[in-house]
Amino acid sequence: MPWNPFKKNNDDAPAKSNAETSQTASEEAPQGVMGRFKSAMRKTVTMLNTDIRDLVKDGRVVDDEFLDELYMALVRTDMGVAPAQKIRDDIHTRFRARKLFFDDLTATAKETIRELMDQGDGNLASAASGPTVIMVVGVNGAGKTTSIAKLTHWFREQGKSVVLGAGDTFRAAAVAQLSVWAERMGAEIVTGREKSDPASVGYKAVEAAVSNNADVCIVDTAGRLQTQSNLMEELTRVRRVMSKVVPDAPHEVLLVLDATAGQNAISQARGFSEAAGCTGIVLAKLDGSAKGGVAIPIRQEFDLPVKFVGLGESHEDFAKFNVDQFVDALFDDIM
Ligand SMILES: Nc1nc2c(ncn2[C@@H]2O[C@H](COP(=O)(O)OP(=O)(O)O)[C@@H](O)[C@H]2O)c(=O)[nH]1
Ligand SMILES: [Mg+2]
Repeated sequence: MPWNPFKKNNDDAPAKSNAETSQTASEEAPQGVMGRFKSAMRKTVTMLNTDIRDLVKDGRVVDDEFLDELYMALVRTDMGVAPAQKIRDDIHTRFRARKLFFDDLTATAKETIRELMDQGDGNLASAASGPTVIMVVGVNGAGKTTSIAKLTHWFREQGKSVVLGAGDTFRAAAVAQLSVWAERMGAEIVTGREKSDPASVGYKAVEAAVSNNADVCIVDTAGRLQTQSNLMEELTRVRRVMSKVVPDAPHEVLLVLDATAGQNAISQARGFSEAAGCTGIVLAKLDGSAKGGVAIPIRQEFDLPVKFVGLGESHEDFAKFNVDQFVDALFDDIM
Protein backbone atom coordinates (compact mmCIF):
# COMPACT_ATOMS: atom_id res chain seq x y z
CA MET A 1 0.00 0.00 0.00
CA PRO A 2 1.45 3.45 -0.85
CA TRP A 3 2.50 5.73 1.97
CA ASN A 4 -0.40 7.92 2.99
CA PRO A 5 0.50 10.43 5.68
CA PHE A 6 -3.11 11.42 6.23
CA LYS A 7 -4.54 8.06 7.20
CA LYS A 8 -3.29 5.35 9.44
CA ASN A 9 -3.66 1.81 8.15
CA ASN A 10 -3.12 0.10 11.47
CA ASP A 11 -5.48 -0.58 14.33
CA ASP A 12 -4.03 1.63 17.03
CA ALA A 13 -5.68 4.77 15.76
CA PRO A 14 -7.20 6.74 18.67
CA ALA A 15 -10.83 5.95 19.36
CA LYS A 16 -13.12 8.63 18.02
CA SER A 17 -14.73 10.84 20.64
CA ASN A 18 -18.46 11.50 20.58
CA ALA A 19 -17.79 14.89 19.11
CA GLU A 20 -15.85 13.39 16.22
CA THR A 21 -18.56 10.83 15.60
CA SER A 22 -21.18 13.53 15.52
CA GLN A 23 -19.05 15.45 13.05
CA THR A 24 -19.27 12.54 10.63
CA ALA A 25 -23.01 12.50 11.09
CA SER A 26 -23.37 16.19 10.44
CA GLU A 27 -21.06 16.03 7.40
CA GLU A 28 -23.91 14.07 5.88
CA ALA A 29 -26.23 16.92 6.77
CA PRO A 30 -24.22 20.02 5.83
CA GLN A 31 -27.18 22.28 6.61
CA GLY A 32 -26.80 21.50 10.33
CA VAL A 33 -24.97 23.66 12.83
CA MET A 34 -21.68 21.89 12.06
CA GLY A 35 -22.03 22.68 8.36
CA ARG A 36 -22.72 26.32 9.17
CA PHE A 37 -19.73 26.52 11.50
CA LYS A 38 -17.51 24.94 8.89
CA SER A 39 -18.61 27.16 6.04
CA ALA A 40 -18.48 30.30 8.19
CA MET A 41 -14.95 29.46 9.30
CA ARG A 42 -13.83 28.42 5.81
CA LYS A 43 -10.95 30.92 5.68
CA THR A 44 -9.50 29.88 9.02
CA VAL A 45 -10.07 26.18 8.36
CA THR A 46 -8.53 26.26 4.87
CA MET A 47 -5.46 28.15 6.01
CA LEU A 48 -4.85 26.00 9.07
CA ASN A 49 -5.47 22.65 7.43
CA THR A 50 -3.45 23.45 4.30
CA ASP A 51 -0.54 24.32 6.58
CA ILE A 52 -0.95 21.11 8.58
CA ARG A 53 -1.23 18.89 5.50
CA ASP A 54 1.92 20.50 4.09
CA LEU A 55 3.64 19.74 7.36
CA VAL A 56 2.79 16.04 7.51
CA LYS A 57 2.76 15.21 3.80
CA ASP A 58 6.31 13.89 3.48
CA GLY A 59 6.02 11.67 6.51
CA ARG A 60 8.29 13.80 8.66
CA VAL A 61 9.24 12.73 12.12
CA VAL A 62 8.47 15.05 15.02
CA ASP A 63 11.58 17.06 15.77
CA ASP A 64 12.17 20.66 16.90
CA GLU A 65 11.94 22.02 13.37
CA PHE A 66 8.62 20.26 12.81
CA LEU A 67 7.26 21.50 16.15
CA ASP A 68 8.26 25.08 15.37
CA GLU A 69 6.52 24.96 12.00
CA LEU A 70 3.40 23.51 13.63
CA TYR A 71 3.47 26.26 16.24
CA MET A 72 3.62 28.94 13.52
CA ALA A 73 0.66 27.41 11.65
CA LEU A 74 -1.40 27.46 14.84
CA VAL A 75 -0.43 31.01 15.78
CA ARG A 76 -1.53 32.25 12.34
CA THR A 77 -5.15 31.47 13.30
CA ASP A 78 -4.87 34.00 16.16
CA MET A 79 -5.43 31.27 18.71
CA GLY A 80 -2.76 32.92 20.83
CA VAL A 81 0.73 32.03 21.92
CA ALA A 82 -0.16 30.03 25.04
CA PRO A 83 -2.66 27.63 23.37
CA ALA A 84 -0.32 27.10 20.40
CA GLN A 85 2.53 26.38 22.81
CA LYS A 86 0.36 23.92 24.73
CA ILE A 87 -0.50 21.99 21.55
CA ARG A 88 3.18 22.04 20.52
CA ASP A 89 4.12 20.60 23.93
CA ASP A 90 1.41 17.94 23.84
CA ILE A 91 2.52 16.78 20.36
CA HIS A 92 6.12 16.80 21.57
CA THR A 93 5.29 14.62 24.59
CA ARG A 94 3.26 12.10 22.65
CA PHE A 95 5.00 11.86 19.29
CA ARG A 96 8.62 12.96 19.72
CA ALA A 97 10.90 11.20 17.17
CA ARG A 98 7.95 9.38 15.61
CA LYS A 99 6.16 9.91 12.32
CA LEU A 100 3.06 11.96 12.82
CA PHE A 101 -0.17 11.30 10.96
CA PHE A 102 -2.70 14.04 10.21
CA ASP A 103 -5.33 12.25 12.30
CA ASP A 104 -3.03 11.99 15.32
CA LEU A 105 -2.12 15.63 15.10
CA THR A 106 -5.71 16.85 14.85
CA ALA A 107 -6.95 14.49 17.58
CA THR A 108 -4.30 15.80 19.97
CA ALA A 109 -4.91 19.44 19.07
CA LYS A 110 -8.67 19.03 19.48
CA GLU A 111 -8.29 17.48 22.88
CA THR A 112 -6.00 20.30 24.03
CA ILE A 113 -8.33 23.02 22.75
CA ARG A 114 -11.40 21.35 24.26
CA GLU A 115 -9.69 21.41 27.66
CA LEU A 116 -8.62 25.04 27.27
CA MET A 117 -12.09 26.19 26.25
CA ASP A 118 -14.20 24.14 28.61
CA GLN A 119 -17.04 26.42 29.64
CA GLY A 120 -19.95 24.38 30.97
CA ASP A 121 -23.22 24.67 29.13
CA GLY A 122 -22.95 28.35 28.08
CA ASN A 123 -26.72 28.80 28.32
CA LEU A 124 -28.26 32.22 28.76
CA ALA A 125 -29.36 33.09 32.28
CA SER A 126 -33.06 33.78 32.65
CA ALA A 127 -35.16 35.62 35.20
CA ALA A 128 -36.91 33.53 37.85
CA SER A 129 -40.03 35.57 37.14
CA GLY A 130 -40.81 38.53 34.91
CA PRO A 131 -38.78 39.52 31.85
CA THR A 132 -35.20 38.38 31.33
CA VAL A 133 -33.18 41.55 30.81
CA ILE A 134 -30.15 41.44 28.52
CA MET A 135 -27.80 44.35 28.00
CA VAL A 136 -25.48 44.31 24.98
CA VAL A 137 -22.12 46.13 25.06
CA GLY A 138 -18.98 46.40 22.95
CA VAL A 139 -16.86 48.75 20.85
CA ASN A 140 -18.32 50.63 17.91
CA GLY A 141 -18.91 48.47 14.85
CA ALA A 142 -18.35 45.18 16.69
CA GLY A 143 -21.80 43.92 15.69
CA LYS A 144 -23.97 44.80 18.71
CA THR A 145 -27.11 45.94 16.93
CA THR A 146 -26.95 43.11 14.39
CA SER A 147 -26.44 40.58 17.19
CA ILE A 148 -29.49 42.00 19.00
CA ALA A 149 -31.53 41.43 15.85
CA LYS A 150 -30.25 37.85 15.66
CA LEU A 151 -30.93 37.23 19.33
CA THR A 152 -34.43 38.64 18.90
CA HIS A 153 -35.03 36.27 16.00
CA TRP A 154 -33.69 33.39 18.11
CA PHE A 155 -36.14 34.19 20.93
CA ARG A 156 -39.04 34.79 18.53
CA GLU A 157 -38.45 31.35 17.00
CA GLN A 158 -39.01 29.94 20.50
CA GLY A 159 -42.30 31.83 20.70
CA LYS A 160 -41.01 34.42 23.15
CA SER A 161 -42.05 38.06 23.13
CA VAL A 162 -39.27 40.64 23.03
CA VAL A 163 -39.03 44.34 23.91
CA LEU A 164 -35.98 46.18 22.56
CA GLY A 165 -34.43 49.30 24.08
CA ALA A 166 -32.62 51.52 21.57
CA GLY A 167 -30.01 52.58 24.12
CA ASP A 168 -27.46 53.74 21.55
CA THR A 169 -28.85 57.27 21.50
CA PHE A 170 -25.44 58.56 20.46
CA ARG A 171 -26.28 58.22 16.75
CA ALA A 172 -29.75 58.61 15.20
CA ALA A 173 -28.80 55.97 12.63
CA ALA A 174 -28.40 53.39 15.38
CA VAL A 175 -31.97 53.93 16.56
CA ALA A 176 -33.26 53.72 13.00
CA GLN A 177 -31.30 50.51 12.38
CA LEU A 178 -32.75 48.82 15.47
CA SER A 179 -36.27 50.05 14.67
CA VAL A 180 -36.13 48.37 11.26
CA TRP A 181 -35.05 45.10 12.86
CA ALA A 182 -37.76 45.38 15.54
CA GLU A 183 -40.44 45.68 12.92
CA ARG A 184 -39.10 42.74 10.90
CA MET A 185 -38.84 40.54 14.00
CA GLY A 186 -42.20 41.46 15.47
CA ALA A 187 -40.64 42.98 18.58
CA GLU A 188 -41.70 46.08 20.43
CA ILE A 189 -39.14 48.90 20.65
CA VAL A 190 -38.58 51.75 23.07
CA THR A 191 -36.58 54.68 21.69
CA GLY A 192 -35.45 58.09 22.89
CA ARG A 193 -34.44 61.21 21.01
CA GLU A 194 -30.90 61.47 19.61
CA LYS A 195 -28.41 62.24 22.42
CA SER A 196 -31.10 61.63 25.04
CA ASP A 197 -30.16 59.76 28.21
CA PRO A 198 -29.61 56.06 27.41
CA ALA A 199 -30.36 55.19 31.04
CA SER A 200 -33.87 56.54 30.61
CA VAL A 201 -34.32 54.40 27.46
CA GLY A 202 -33.13 51.35 29.39
CA TYR A 203 -35.50 52.15 32.25
CA LYS A 204 -38.50 52.61 29.95
CA ALA A 205 -37.70 49.47 27.97
CA VAL A 206 -37.61 47.29 31.11
CA GLU A 207 -40.76 49.01 32.36
CA ALA A 208 -42.52 48.28 29.05
CA ALA A 209 -41.38 44.66 29.20
CA VAL A 210 -42.83 44.28 32.70
CA SER A 211 -46.15 45.96 31.94
CA ASN A 212 -46.60 43.98 28.70
CA ASN A 213 -45.62 40.69 30.32
CA ALA A 214 -42.83 40.29 27.76
CA ASP A 215 -40.45 37.34 28.10
CA VAL A 216 -37.28 39.18 27.17
CA CYS A 217 -35.97 42.76 27.13
CA ILE A 218 -32.78 43.47 25.17
CA VAL A 219 -31.09 46.84 25.55
CA ASP A 220 -28.62 48.20 22.97
CA THR A 221 -25.81 50.53 24.08
CA ALA A 222 -23.43 52.98 22.42
CA GLY A 223 -19.96 51.75 21.49
CA ARG A 224 -18.28 55.13 21.71
CA LEU A 225 -18.55 58.38 23.60
CA GLN A 226 -16.21 61.36 23.84
CA THR A 227 -14.14 59.55 26.42
CA GLN A 228 -13.86 55.97 27.53
CA SER A 229 -14.59 56.88 31.16
CA ASN A 230 -17.84 58.63 30.10
CA LEU A 231 -18.86 55.48 28.35
CA MET A 232 -18.09 53.25 31.29
CA GLU A 233 -20.00 55.55 33.68
CA GLU A 234 -22.91 55.52 31.30
CA LEU A 235 -23.00 51.71 31.17
CA THR A 236 -22.97 51.56 34.96
CA ARG A 237 -25.85 54.02 35.10
CA VAL A 238 -27.91 52.07 32.54
CA ARG A 239 -27.46 48.94 34.64
CA ARG A 240 -28.44 50.72 37.83
CA VAL A 241 -31.68 52.24 36.57
CA MET A 242 -32.79 48.96 35.00
CA SER A 243 -32.39 47.25 38.35
CA LYS A 244 -34.81 49.77 39.85
CA VAL A 245 -37.54 48.19 37.74
CA VAL A 246 -36.42 44.55 38.00
CA PRO A 247 -34.09 44.10 40.99
CA ASP A 248 -31.82 41.40 39.55
CA ALA A 249 -31.63 43.00 36.07
CA PRO A 250 -29.67 42.81 33.88
CA HIS A 251 -29.60 39.01 33.95
CA GLU A 252 -27.05 38.95 31.16
CA VAL A 253 -24.55 41.52 29.92
CA LEU A 254 -23.29 40.27 26.59
CA LEU A 255 -20.01 41.57 25.26
CA VAL A 256 -19.95 41.57 21.45
CA LEU A 257 -16.52 41.05 19.90
CA ASP A 258 -15.52 41.28 16.24
CA ALA A 259 -13.73 38.06 15.25
CA THR A 260 -12.15 39.71 12.20
CA ALA A 261 -10.16 41.90 14.61
CA GLY A 262 -8.37 38.78 15.86
CA GLN A 263 -6.19 39.46 18.89
CA ASN A 264 -7.09 43.19 18.68
CA ALA A 265 -10.65 42.28 19.65
CA ILE A 266 -9.27 41.25 23.03
CA SER A 267 -7.42 44.47 23.83
CA GLN A 268 -10.31 46.62 22.57
CA ALA A 269 -12.79 44.96 24.86
CA ARG A 270 -10.88 44.68 28.14
CA GLY A 271 -12.41 47.87 29.58
CA PHE A 272 -15.94 46.80 28.72
CA SER A 273 -15.63 43.46 30.36
CA GLU A 274 -14.68 44.98 33.69
CA ALA A 275 -16.81 48.13 33.75
CA ALA A 276 -20.00 46.59 32.45
CA GLY A 277 -19.93 43.39 34.52
CA CYS A 278 -20.15 41.18 31.45
CA THR A 279 -21.55 37.67 31.80
CA GLY A 280 -20.92 36.24 28.34
CA ILE A 281 -19.54 36.83 24.89
CA VAL A 282 -21.07 37.01 21.42
CA LEU A 283 -18.33 36.45 18.87
CA ALA A 284 -19.61 38.28 15.78
CA LYS A 285 -18.26 38.00 12.22
CA LEU A 286 -16.75 34.55 12.63
CA ASP A 287 -17.55 34.20 8.93
CA GLY A 288 -15.02 35.89 6.71
CA SER A 289 -12.39 35.90 9.44
CA ALA A 290 -9.13 34.07 8.87
CA LYS A 291 -8.60 34.49 12.59
CA GLY A 292 -11.36 32.25 13.90
CA GLY A 293 -8.89 30.71 16.35
CA VAL A 294 -9.32 33.88 18.40
CA ALA A 295 -12.30 32.26 20.14
CA ILE A 296 -9.74 30.27 22.15
CA PRO A 297 -7.84 33.16 23.85
CA ILE A 298 -11.11 35.09 24.16
CA ARG A 299 -12.55 32.29 26.23
CA GLN A 300 -9.39 32.23 28.36
CA GLU A 301 -8.60 35.91 28.78
CA PHE A 302 -12.05 37.14 29.72
CA ASP A 303 -12.94 34.06 31.68
CA LEU A 304 -16.42 34.43 30.23
CA PRO A 305 -18.28 31.78 28.25
CA VAL A 306 -18.71 32.38 24.52
CA LYS A 307 -22.49 32.06 24.27
CA PHE A 308 -23.23 32.82 20.61
CA VAL A 309 -21.42 33.33 17.34
CA GLY A 310 -22.34 35.54 14.41
CA LEU A 311 -21.94 33.70 11.12
CA GLY A 312 -23.04 36.35 8.59
CA GLU A 313 -25.09 39.52 8.16
CA SER A 314 -28.56 37.99 8.07
CA HIS A 315 -30.66 37.57 11.21
CA GLU A 316 -30.47 33.80 10.74
CA ASP A 317 -26.65 33.71 10.67
CA PHE A 318 -26.36 33.04 14.37
CA ALA A 319 -25.69 29.96 16.46
CA LYS A 320 -25.26 28.97 20.05
CA PHE A 321 -21.59 28.40 20.60
CA ASN A 322 -20.58 24.83 21.28
CA VAL A 323 -16.95 23.99 22.02
CA ASP A 324 -17.06 20.50 20.46
CA GLN A 325 -18.58 21.80 17.25
CA PHE A 326 -16.11 24.66 17.08
CA VAL A 327 -13.13 22.35 17.58
CA ASP A 328 -14.42 19.80 15.08
CA ALA A 329 -15.00 22.54 12.51
CA LEU A 330 -11.50 23.91 12.98
CA PHE A 331 -9.78 20.72 11.87
CA ASP A 332 -10.80 19.43 8.53
CA ASP A 333 -10.11 15.74 9.01
CA ILE A 334 -12.65 14.36 6.59
CA MET A 335 -10.60 13.29 3.57
N1 LIG B 1 -20.24 39.14 7.98
C1 LIG B 1 -20.77 39.53 9.14
N2 LIG B 1 -21.06 40.84 9.33
C2 LIG B 1 -21.60 41.21 10.50
C3 LIG B 1 -21.88 40.27 11.55
N3 LIG B 1 -22.40 40.96 12.59
C4 LIG B 1 -22.43 42.25 12.22
N4 LIG B 1 -21.97 42.43 10.98
C5 LIG B 1 -21.80 43.69 10.22
O1 LIG B 1 -20.95 44.56 10.93
C6 LIG B 1 -21.34 45.91 10.76
C7 LIG B 1 -21.50 46.59 12.11
O2 LIG B 1 -22.57 45.96 12.80
P1 LIG B 1 -23.46 46.71 13.88
O3 LIG B 1 -24.39 45.69 14.42
O4 LIG B 1 -24.06 47.95 13.35
O5 LIG B 1 -22.33 47.07 14.96
P2 LIG B 1 -22.48 47.94 16.30
O6 LIG B 1 -21.87 49.28 16.02
O7 LIG B 1 -21.67 47.21 17.32
O8 LIG B 1 -23.92 48.00 16.65
C8 LIG B 1 -22.62 45.87 9.94
O9 LIG B 1 -22.28 46.12 8.59
C9 LIG B 1 -23.12 44.44 10.10
O10 LIG B 1 -23.87 43.98 8.99
C10 LIG B 1 -21.56 38.88 11.31
O11 LIG B 1 -21.73 37.96 12.15
N5 LIG B 1 -21.00 38.58 10.09
MG1 LIG C 1 -25.14 49.60 16.97
